[in-house]
Amino acid sequence: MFGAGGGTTSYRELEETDVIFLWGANPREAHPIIYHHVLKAVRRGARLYAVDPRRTSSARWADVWMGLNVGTDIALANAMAHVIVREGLEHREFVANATTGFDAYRAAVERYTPEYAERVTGVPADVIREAARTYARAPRAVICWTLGITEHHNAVDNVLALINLSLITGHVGRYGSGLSPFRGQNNVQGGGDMGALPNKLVGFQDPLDPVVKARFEKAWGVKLPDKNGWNITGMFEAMERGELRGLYVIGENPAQSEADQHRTRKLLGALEHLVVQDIFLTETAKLADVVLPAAASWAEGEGTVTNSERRVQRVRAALQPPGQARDELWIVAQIARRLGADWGTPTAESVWNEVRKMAPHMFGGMSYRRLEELGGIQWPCPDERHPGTQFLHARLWETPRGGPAAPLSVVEHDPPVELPDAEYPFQLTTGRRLDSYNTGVQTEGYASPLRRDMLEVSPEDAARLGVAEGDRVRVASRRGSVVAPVHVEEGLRPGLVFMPIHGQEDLRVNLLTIDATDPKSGTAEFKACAVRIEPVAAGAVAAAGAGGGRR
Ligand SMILES: Nc1nc2c(c(=O)[nH]1)N[C@H]1C(S)=C(S)[C@@H](COP(=O)(O)OP(=O)(O)OC[C@H]3O[C@@H](n4cnc5c(=O)[nH]c(N)nc54)[C@H](O)[C@@H]3O)O[C@H]1N2
Ligand SMILES: Nc1nc2c(c(=O)[nH]1)N[C@H]1C(S)=C(S)[C@@H](COP(=O)(O)OP(=O)(O)OC[C@H]3O[C@@H](n4cnc5c(=O)[nH]c(N)nc54)[C@H](O)[C@@H]3O)O[C@H]1N2
Ligand SMILES: [Mo]
Repeated sequence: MFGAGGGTTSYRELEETDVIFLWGANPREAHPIIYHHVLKAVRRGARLYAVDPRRTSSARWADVWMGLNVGTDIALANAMAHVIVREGLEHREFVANATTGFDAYRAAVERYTPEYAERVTGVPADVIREAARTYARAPRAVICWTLGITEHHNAVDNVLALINLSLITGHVGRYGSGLSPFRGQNNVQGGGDMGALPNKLVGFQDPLDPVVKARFEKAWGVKLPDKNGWNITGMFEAMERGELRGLYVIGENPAQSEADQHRTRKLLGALEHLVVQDIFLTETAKLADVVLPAAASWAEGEGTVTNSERRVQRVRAALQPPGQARDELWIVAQIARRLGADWGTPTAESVWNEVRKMAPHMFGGMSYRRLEELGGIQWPCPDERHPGTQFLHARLWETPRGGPAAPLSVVEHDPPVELPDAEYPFQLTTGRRLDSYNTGVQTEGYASPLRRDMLEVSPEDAARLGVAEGDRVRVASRRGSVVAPVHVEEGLRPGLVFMPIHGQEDLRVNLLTIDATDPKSGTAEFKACAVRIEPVAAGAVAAAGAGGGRR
């Protein structure tokens, strides 16, 4: 809607805003540094809302926990918009000057009365009204979101629903008001910015735009393809059709992190050629024809990372790579040479200078010298006199407006693909714990395996199932099953169970998840599937644990 993929605000603004929504985000565990900034705001008196089916550890610090049903965020956001519009709390001038499509949007949210939304979401109508009024009336407000929004079959629509709220209230493009998607890993933002996407070149430039294409073809001395590549879910679909037969995986462990692992592993195993470049021998690497154990970790390499406030920062090698480990850039350049392209001996800085040259609108002014002097710079920073950009889209407030208007989007409630039923009566959602990291490769052996591997169940359901803390249960979905010890968790409502994504071996949660994906973003619906839970007698564990998920 804004033409660029990046959080609009900065961490400093989070500290100084008046209202913060953590919407499908649990930063106390997943983004502890950002959470410090949030807590500074809370101590100053900012009002904090946590919109999450679970009463997470982040939600414990919130003024209001909006414990909605999984996959009902659009109904909630649209109902807030309904209240805002019905009570005339929208920012009329901003809506008129900076947005398009308000009439259609207003007509669409008409149906989303707080009472209807209460039935769909489970959040009381009065709580929805209060949240809507507070957000709309606040001098400054930020909506933060993460995977609770984006890992659904309608992920893009979920995001649009939140952006709509910011547009009708004018909570974007001003200091202290904006939209802040927290990025996953330390350099997810940077990866996207650099063009590590199937449909974008560096600086979000469109490779199918003839002018852009010609520029890159000239600079690189090659012909570029006439169509976009596949994203990761698209790659697995292409493997299924037999169109994709070789895969080079760098720093990703799809054998564990993709949904529905029986399918994933079957497809990875059927590839003609699989190359894995990693710092550990992962489950994916074990399936590979060639492992490049050579990758050197971030502490052993030079370069930059870009965080959730678009700040590009230098990283420097602090350690010598162990054993035969090699710099990643060197490896990639060597592979390129054997494919017939001579890149010479690129350094992190020479690559970065090419980035600046090819995407000057974002990075032109970010020399290594300035990045070091200024302690990082927030993009866009087009020239060497530019200080970087603390918040985006100020142009929306200019009169006359300095650029295109932001379109409001009509989005409708659309429940998860697989809902609980008589056979699989529990809603499973998945996510993170503070002491583990993603597929566990990097934290295995450090994190406490106990909580990491547990199925979290509400006290009511534990009583109903006749299970207590530590008892083993078999969790089964239509795709597979795992056996896990139970943790009785007060932050869960009856009917909802939670499993961390960090489990190893037979505890891998992605044996259960569904491979439904959002056609717009290619993201899997990791956050919603239906499961059945059965207590396991002590002696039966080994047999049940075999689960069928092993290679
Ligand atoms: N300690 C630690 N930190 C990490 C990671 C890690 O593995 N460990 N991983 C990193 C990565 S790659 C990422 S992407 C981020 C992810 O960071 P987060 O997205 O904050 O983490 P999650 O726990 O996956 O999901 C967030 C919340 O979404 C909620 N949720 C589930 N379904 C719904 C829904 O339908 N609606 C709403 N509103 N909420 C829902 C879950 O209950 C959960 O609390 O964390 C990063 N930081
Ligand atoms: N059910 C469920 N599934 C999920 C999610 C969920 O919430 N629920 N979340 C999804 C999300 S948001 C994500 S990001 C994925 C994460 O999925 P992955 O990215 O597959 O998981 P990681 O464990 O982070 O794997 C990263 C790999 O990079 C390697 N590595 C680390 N540093 C370096 C380096 O410098 N160089 C190289 N070459 N390798 C390195 C690590 O050893 C590790 O093997 O999981 C997804 N899967
Ligand atoms: Mo992520």
